Formats: sequence, structure tokens, C-alpha cells
Amino acid sequence: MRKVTDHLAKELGIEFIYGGDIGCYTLAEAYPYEMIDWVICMGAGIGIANGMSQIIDSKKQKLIAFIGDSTFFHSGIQPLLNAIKNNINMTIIIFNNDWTAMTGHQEHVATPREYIKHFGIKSRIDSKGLSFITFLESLYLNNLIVTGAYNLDKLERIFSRTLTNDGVNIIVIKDECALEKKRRLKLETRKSNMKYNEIYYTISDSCIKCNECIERLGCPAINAETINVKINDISELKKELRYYIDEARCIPDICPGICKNVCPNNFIRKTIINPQLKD
Ligand SMILES: Cc1ncc(C[n+]2csc(CCOP(=O)(O)OP(=O)(O)O)c2C)c(N)n1
Repeated sequence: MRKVTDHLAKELGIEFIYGGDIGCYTLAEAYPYEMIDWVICMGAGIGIANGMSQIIDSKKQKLIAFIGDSTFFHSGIQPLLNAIKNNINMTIIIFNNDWTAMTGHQEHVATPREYIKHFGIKSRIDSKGLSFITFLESLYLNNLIVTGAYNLDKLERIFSRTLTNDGVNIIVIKDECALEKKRRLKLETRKSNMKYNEIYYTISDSCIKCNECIERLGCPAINAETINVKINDISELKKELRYYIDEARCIPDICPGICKNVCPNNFIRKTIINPQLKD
């Protein structure tokens, strides 16, 4: 999205205004995204965007409001209905990760019931819940797009097409929170006694440090550190920047390795270790 908004700002002189909300996506406030202009309380992303729409120059300024699915059910529905009623020009990005991730992965009304059966809390499993997408579809919106989180080219195309559209545009980014999915799959794997391939992503020493992976992807597993490198036999040292993928943060069993596609020079490698062969 940052790539698209930077481009539209440069080519068409549009200023994008970003309404933030409370959830993991509040981190979009920080480098490298820096895409949040306010964070007040749950629901205030769409809520304040409603008010902003009354005072901005709608030709040159465009509103984008972010919200997570849990926050949406808590206090995002009302400002959305207000935006629909008044046909306000704004794009709402809903992160449908199926959980209330930031506060510790509590379930919400649209968390798939089969995900929470491991918790063993019978009353909650038996509660009916609802389908998030069916709920949104019932609003008969003119522009509702549902997409996954891992296809960057597709996301770029959707943002390019949508962010300057008039009226209420909703883009739902639908993929389960990677941390919870990893935990859930681990539990299931342990029960079934199955062994999976181990996957690692690494950055080659030939990396030219163009910064595309850090600036454009912002994946928390990709880091840069200063290391001492020997420059000749008499152990003279010089400082050098090294880019690396932190194994503890990388989630290769969930993420399809989008960093590999982001690197313009093919310096990110995927290695697969088959547990059968390892034994
Ligand atoms: C009134 C209020 N109640 C509870 C909280 C605690 N809280 C912080 S973020 C959050 C919800 C996060 O869930 P979601 O919006 O789905 O985003 P995620 O963290 O899953 O990305 C909650 C309940 C709060 N900030 N304000």
C-alpha cells in the first residue's frame, strides 16, 4: 500500500490520510510504513475519518481507515454504517486475522469455531458465532473486495484500483494470524505424530543492501546488524552491515516466502530440509 500511495502522491499529487486503530496494525505507525495519522481508541479509525471527510478537499485528499476484525465488532460497525448512509469517500482496510491478536489471541464472534475447540471452553465452542464475510456481504456494498495477505502483486493491483474510488470501499485482508496459526498447527501436528519439512530463508552474502526487503516488506524477521570483518591476515577488522533473517521470527510454515519475491536481485534463498532424510 505504501508503494501505491507514494506513487499516487507523486504522479497525481494526492495526499493520503491514514486513520489508525487499536490492534497489531497500530505498528504501521512506525518505520518503515509510517502510515497512521491518529490512534485514539477502538473504532476511531473509521469514526474520525467520517468527521475528516467533511473538511478535506476530496479531489486532492483521500481517506484510508484501518481496523482489525475484533475491533470492527467492538466499535467499527457503527461508524461504517454512518459512512454508508452518508456515502462518504473512504477506503476501509479490515484485517480479518480471525483473532483478537494484540491482547493475547482471544476469540471474537467471527473466530471459526473449529479454531477454538482446542481451548476446551465448552460454552464458547457451542456459541453460534458468525461468518465475517457473510456478515459484510449482507450489507450489499458496491465495493467489497476480499483478498489474502501474502500475494503482494495482487494487493498492489487492488490498492491501485481502489484507493482513489469514490464512496465507501472495503478491502478485507483475510488470513489467520500467523502466530496463532503456527501454534494451532503445532498442536495438530503433535497429535497426529506427523513430521513436516523444515524450511529456512536466508540472505546471501552477495546481498547489495538495496534495502528493498526492509523498506518495502517491513517483515520483522528481516534485520540488519553491524559486524566486524577481517580484512587481511593480520586480523585487521572493519565494520560491515549484514542483512539476515532471524530464524526465531520467520514463520516459513505459514508465510509462502514473500521476501523472496520482494528481493529484486534474488539474494534470498529458500532451503528445505526433509526430516526423513535428516534422521
Ligand atoms: C475499550 C477498549 N477495550 C479493550 C482494549 C484492549 N485491546 C487492545 S487492541 C484490542 C483488539 C485487537 O484486535 P483486532 O482489532 O482484531 O486486531 P489484531 O490485534 O488482531 O490485529 C483490544 C480489545 C482497548 N484498547 N480498548
